[in-house]
Formats: sequence, structure tokens, C-alpha cells
Amino acid sequence: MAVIEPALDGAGLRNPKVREYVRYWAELTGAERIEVVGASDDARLIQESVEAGEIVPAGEGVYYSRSYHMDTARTEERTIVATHSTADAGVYNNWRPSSEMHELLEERMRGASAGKTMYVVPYLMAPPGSPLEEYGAGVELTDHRTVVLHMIRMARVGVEFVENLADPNSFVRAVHVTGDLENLGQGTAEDQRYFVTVADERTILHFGSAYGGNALLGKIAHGLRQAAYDGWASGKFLAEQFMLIGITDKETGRKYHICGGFPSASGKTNLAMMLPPDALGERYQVSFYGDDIAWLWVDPEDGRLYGMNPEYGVFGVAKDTNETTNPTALQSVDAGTGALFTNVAYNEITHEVWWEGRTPAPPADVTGWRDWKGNLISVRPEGSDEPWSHPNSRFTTTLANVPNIAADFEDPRGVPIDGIIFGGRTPDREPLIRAITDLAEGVYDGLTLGAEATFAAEGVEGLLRYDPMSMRPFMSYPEGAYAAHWLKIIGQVRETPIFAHVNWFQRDHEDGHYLWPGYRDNLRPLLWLMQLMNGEVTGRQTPVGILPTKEELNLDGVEITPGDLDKILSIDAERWRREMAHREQHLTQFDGLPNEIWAAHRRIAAALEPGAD
Ligand code: SPV
Ligand code: MN
Repeated sequence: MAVIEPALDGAGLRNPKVREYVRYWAELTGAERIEVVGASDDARLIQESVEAGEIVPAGEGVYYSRSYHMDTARTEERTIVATHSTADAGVYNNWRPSSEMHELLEERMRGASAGKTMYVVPYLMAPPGSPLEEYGAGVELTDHRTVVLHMIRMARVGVEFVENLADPNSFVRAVHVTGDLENLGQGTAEDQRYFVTVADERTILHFGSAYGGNALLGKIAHGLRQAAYDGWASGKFLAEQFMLIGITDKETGRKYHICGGFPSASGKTNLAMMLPPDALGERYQVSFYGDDIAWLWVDPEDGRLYGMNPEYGVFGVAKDTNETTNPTALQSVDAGTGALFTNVAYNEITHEVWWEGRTPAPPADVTGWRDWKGNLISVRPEGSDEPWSHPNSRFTTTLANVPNIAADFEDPRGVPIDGIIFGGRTPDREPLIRAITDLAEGVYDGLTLGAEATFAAEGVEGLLRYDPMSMRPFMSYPEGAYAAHWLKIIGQVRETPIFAHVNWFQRDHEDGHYLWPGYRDNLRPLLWLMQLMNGEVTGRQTPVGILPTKEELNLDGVEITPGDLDKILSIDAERWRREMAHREQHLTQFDGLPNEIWAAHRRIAAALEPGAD
């Protein structure tokens, strides 16, 4: 039995509700020790983890760990949103009654931390002083030290974040118990894992993993599922899986902010950390706010939409991160950053790390290299094409390490949002950019977002699926109500931000090459969008939105053939008509979808009919 009170006293944790919560779960899980942590404990925890062999050095002040080989990604089938009301069941939230889930999770967690330390991790998902601060406080209890190291990088961590709450009970209870990873039957009929958000009790109970969003509960369980539910229940805000960037025009002095949703692992981190292309670098500066979560609200004073990133770090996909795709990410994990790598390949002699796409070919000299499972590369059979790193291997680093982090990223007021974009990996049909000025059509576009399946979740690669607003895995309440809540929140603004759908991934249907160079050049269509918003260009109206003309898009220094350019700036009405039939089926699943959304769908479908004009 852990000695609880002295540990809490010693850490200055006085909030009686937090103490009661810690006591309850310490007893239930049977943890041997309690330790309250804050960000200032990082160096000591790193040292303890190195001594215990849980992490190893990967250069100076940078570390590496492997997760259990059956525990490498989110598991959507095992992720559940529970509440007391059947009315909260949606298509994607895997709704179950709270009573059932409480019992099940308590049964799994009972005694499951015996012999281990339970770390008490008070955190805040918001810049301190934010108007949404009251929704950001939480206390994660975890029995895994590497998870603590990740939490310290990904969230603001310390007792101070729960000591002065207006209501001492208003923190998210986030319990993480790892379980016996080797005996959980992952992926079988006897799977023991459960990742549950009891949304109307603001309680998160995750059992059976120590990886990513399954275990760092501030991130997607609180930052997305719980916060989306809170935003809806309070009627005050939206919590979305969105990146957030700033674009400064140094010539005019204007600064724009764009946020947007892209399904997991479809280049959102690369976009968020983007630098301007060389030809535009003199004039424009792109600053980074966040790559995965944005909370959005309307300021009643000025009637503008504001956004902020509630996170404090980046948990980025390593695969394909290199000097071309994301140079800023590489700098943010350099020596001295305290970055953590997970499940990439590791050289036990030189302490280097490598992942697929880091360089065109893997290191030629395989001496010392081990793959993400810990197996020596040198003993692989000749011609083996097994990847060295796991496709969902990650780097974890704090926001402040990102070289182009926005100067005001901690401003509690957030930043005014000018544009909301959606995009995925779509090999055909979707042009480079199409702007949408109507609110219902913008929300409709988000709801019909589709992409190829991702490595970030267990599933079939290469399969196209709808991922509304990129929130499918994080949806916590019914989709009809979700759409209505979007219309309500954005409907309050005095000036609707401009929406757009973007696609960097259109391919040639014959040889498969990408039609658009992507990466840093993606700034160009975003600049066009801001010009359109300002009335500086007019674009070309199509049934699915406004497209740039060739002349309007700044293409200084871009290598693209006229044929490819035509293709990405046009729409194939016949192909779109087929898509509209799929969309109809997709939207029909959602009960109570607002009439405005159906009207937008019908308007676009009618405009696509031959002869319509
Ligand atoms: C995602 O999969 O979208 C992530 C990583 O951001 S995880 O936190 O594991 O969900
Ligand atoms: Mn994500």
C-alpha cells in the first residue's frame, strides 16, 4: 500500500478533490508508491529512466525508447465514449453506458499497478489565462515513467495548475494503467484493452497501452474527445484535430491565421511547421502554433473567431520527415532539445536514429543498427524489405524547440482565425485549393472530408474513408449535433472566416507522379486564399467552390508543367457527381443533421448536373 498523504503534502498538492481522487485510484490499482510530478522533475526522471534502461541516449540530451511491439498505435475499436444518456450515441463515438464502463475498467485496473509507482501528473491544456482555461485542467495518474516524460513535453505540467481552480472539482480525471502488455490479447477476440472517456463525468479511463494517445491522456482523450464534449455541453467552443499557423506579410505588416483539419498522418505536421519557399521568403514569414489540436471560440467583445493550441509539444510522425519535407521538425529534435524518439531505428554504438524517408536509403554500414523491435539489422536475411522503423514511429518535443514557433504562442487571448481549411491525401478529384465562402457549405465540406487510411491507427492502409473534420476517431457526441454546434459557434462571428479544401496529393493517373510539388510551396495556395478573402483576386466560381486562375497563383520558382497545373486547377464534374452519391450515403448515417447541411449538399449536387449554370 502506498503512503499517500506525505507524498501529496510534500508536493504541496492541497486541492481536496484531487487528493480524494488520487487516494481512490491509488487504493484501487494497488500502486506501491505515489509521486507527484511537475516539469522541473524532468531531468531527474530522465536520469532514472536511463538508469532503468527504459530510455537510451540518442545524441546529446535526446532520448530513444521502444514500445511493446503489439502496442504501437491508437486502436479505434477499443476506444469508447461513455455517458449516462443513450442520446449521446453517434455513428463514430462507440457510445456505451457509463455504468457498464466504470465497472469494467475498475475490474481491469484493480491491483494492476501493484509494485509500481503511480505518478500524479497535474496538467493544463491551455495557455494559462486563456478564456478556456477552466476546461483545460486535468490530473493524469499513470504507472509508466516514459508516459510522464511525454506528458511533460506535451502539456504544461505542475501542481500549480490544479491548486487555484475556481471550482476545486473542475479538473479532468485521467487514469492510465498500463497493464501486462504481454498478456492483453491485442487484436484478438480476447482483447483486454479499453480506452474510455466518460465524457459527462469528465473522467478518462485508459487500460492496456503505453503508447501515444492511448496513454498521454492530456492529448487526444482530454484535448479532443473530452474538450469537444465540454465545448458542446457548455455551448462555448469547438475542440478540433486542427493545425494552426500564422502567415505574416512583411510588406503590408498584416498577419493571418489559418487552422485546419487533416486526417492523422496526412502531412498536417509538415504543413504546420512549413517555411516559405525560397522565392517568397523575403516577403512572407510562416509561424507555427500547433500541429494537432485547436480549440476555437468567439470573443463576445469583438465578435471574431479565436483559436489556440492547448498542447505544449509535438508528437510527430517520424516517417518521411527530412530536410525537404520538414526541416523545422529536424531542428526541433536536435541535440539539447530533450526530444524523445519512439520506435524508430537506433544505433546502439553511435546512438544515431533513423527512420524510413529520413534519407533516401538506410545507412550503408549497418554496424550497431537495430530496428524498432530491437533486432539487429545485420542478421536480417539478404534482401529483407522489412522497415527499420515502425510506420507510426514518433518524435516528441516541446513547442519552444520548434525554430519558427510564433512569438505569441502562449498569448492567453489566442489568435484571430482568418481561414479554416480541410484536406487529406486524395489521389484524384480534389483540386489544389477550392475556397468556400458560405458557412453551411464550409461545414458541409468538413463533414465530407475523406482520406486514405493512416498508420496512426490500426487499420487497412490505402483505403479511402470519410473522416469528418478529421475528427472521426475523436468524435465524442452525435454527428448531427456536432454539425449544429459548428453552425452555432461560427454563426456567432461578425465576419465568417473563409473556408477552403486543399489537396497536395493529386497524382497523375498514368505514371502516378504527384502533380504539385507540395511542402513549402503549399504556402502559395494559402496566400491566394487570403488574397481572395481580402478581395484582391476573384478566382473562378465552380460548383464546388472558387478556384484560383493560373495567373492569380504566385508560381515564382515553381517547377510544374502546364498540363499538371491545368489539372490541379480544374474539376472533373463527372467524377464529382459520383462522389456526391457517396456523400449522400455518408451523411444519411447521421441523425438530426441540420437542414442547412442538407441544403448545401443539394445545392452543390444540383450545380454539378450537366447543363446547370
Ligand atoms: C493521431 O493519431 O492523430 C495523433 C497521435 O495525433 S495519437 O496521440 O497517438 O493519437
Ligand atoms: Mn492527431
